[in-house]
Amino acid sequence: MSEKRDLLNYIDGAFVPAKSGAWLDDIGPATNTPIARIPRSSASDVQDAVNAANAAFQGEWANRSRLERADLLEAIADEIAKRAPEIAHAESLDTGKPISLASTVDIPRSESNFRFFAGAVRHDETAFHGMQGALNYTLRRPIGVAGLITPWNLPLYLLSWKVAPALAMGNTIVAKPSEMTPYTATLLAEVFDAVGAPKGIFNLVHGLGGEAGQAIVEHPDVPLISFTGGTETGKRVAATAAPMFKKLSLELGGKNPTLVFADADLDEAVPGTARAGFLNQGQVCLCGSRVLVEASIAEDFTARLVEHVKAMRVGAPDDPSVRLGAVISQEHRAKVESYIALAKEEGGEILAGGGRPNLPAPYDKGAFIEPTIIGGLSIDARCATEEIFGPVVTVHTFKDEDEALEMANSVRYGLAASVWTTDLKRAHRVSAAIESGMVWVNTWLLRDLRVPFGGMKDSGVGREGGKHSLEFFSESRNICIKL
Ligand code: NAD
Ligand code: 6OD
Repeated sequence: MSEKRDLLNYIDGAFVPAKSGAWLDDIGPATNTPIARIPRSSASDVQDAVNAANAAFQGEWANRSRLERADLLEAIADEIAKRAPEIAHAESLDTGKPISLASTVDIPRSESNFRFFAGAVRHDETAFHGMQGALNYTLRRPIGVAGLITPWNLPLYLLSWKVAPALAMGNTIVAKPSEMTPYTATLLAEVFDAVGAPKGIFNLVHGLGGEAGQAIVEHPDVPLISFTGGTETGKRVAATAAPMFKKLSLELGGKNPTLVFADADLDEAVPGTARAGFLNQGQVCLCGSRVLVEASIAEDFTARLVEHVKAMRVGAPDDPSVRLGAVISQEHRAKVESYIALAKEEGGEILAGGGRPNLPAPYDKGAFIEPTIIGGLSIDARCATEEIFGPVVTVHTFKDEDEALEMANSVRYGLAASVWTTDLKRAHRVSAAIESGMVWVNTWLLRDLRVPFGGMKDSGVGREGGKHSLEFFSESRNICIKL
């Protein structure tokens, strides 16, 4: 694979540049060098993509049987599996994440997303409601052109999480990946091309959020928007889409608590808390960035967590022993570092990390930062309430379950939580009381693709996953027949 290339838009089955001829650099954050460039697309490129998607939707795609659509998704999964090493390499280059992570999580999960939704649509059922003298049955109809907008942290994983169910239900697509991580979206377009997918069912438009992204959201012929990204951007997307009565799914930010009770098995809770805090350099919306520990074990637990995290290696993404790669950009590292500086001003103590690792060239220019643990902050400090989205966790102590819940629920976000306890009754009680869309008990990020995925409060609106995705990407129609 050439490491510096033009990543083109994919519109109506053809790879094309922006009509304006403008380009944006795609920077590899581990070395801070350009690895590719992408079209800086405008509303006019989006119009072409919407035209192609609409024509494909009006054509034979929506009328293909769900079994035929499922077969296409399987073919895409097979092609991703065939090209997995190359795609994992590109994902690592583009994001700075360890290649071991891209090749064991991002790309296998992208393949699974296509296989899972092929199976889901094959086995899909709709409702029947019998009544006196009549019967009702539910039809699920595709909606039309789906606008899919995705962030930079899990590029292909999250794009495929939307593309697969959208197509499974018979829609066509205009997708815009993050301008920071466009690489694997283009490789996905190549996959569509290679398997002979019908032209126009999957269109890819690269570019900036405020230009290409905004043009998709405000386009009158895109009746459905699935957006994953930051809460502030989500507000803007909602403000544009809501008055147009678009179907809208918003998967937004998080500031997720990890609750460790005194009865937890610390041999599992310590590595589990570290994984939840620092996977993907802490750049997973589900990351447990607020660690809440019961006071009676706080000293022991924190010492063990600090020791564990200090042993996590940061460095070259292609080194298999490395646990953390680079964060997404120099600007993002500066933002994360500004929070670490703020924590010190707010009276926090840096218990681990806090600085930049010393790495040899070419990684000395990369956006690396040590996994950082901060103690001594109040629960309402900015570092403990705002989403940092980097390798930084804050540790706080609680005296009892009530206080743990009060602390867990004290932020504007409500995406995910993990609870570490060996008391089964407590596990149920606490899980029911935490204000979040998902709770893991004695684990974190253990995914079953059938379960509802999404957040409450400022973490979003709607659920994805399994039948929730199938419902979102279709319109339910009730047919009532008088007997
Ligand atoms: P972001 O909101 O800056 O960008 C996300 C996408 O939206 C990008 O493709 C961007 O180009 C596009 N965009 C920006 N402005 C737009 C506009 N006006 N109209 C349409 N599209 C626009 O987010 P990011 O920095 O790429 O990602 C990090 C954020 O995403 C974090 O807050 C993280 O928590 C969140 N996230 C949430 C989930 C989830 O499932 N809840 C998953 C991953 C990431
Ligand atoms: O696992 C998933 O399905 C999912 N949507 C994860 C999102 C992670 C956020 O960064």
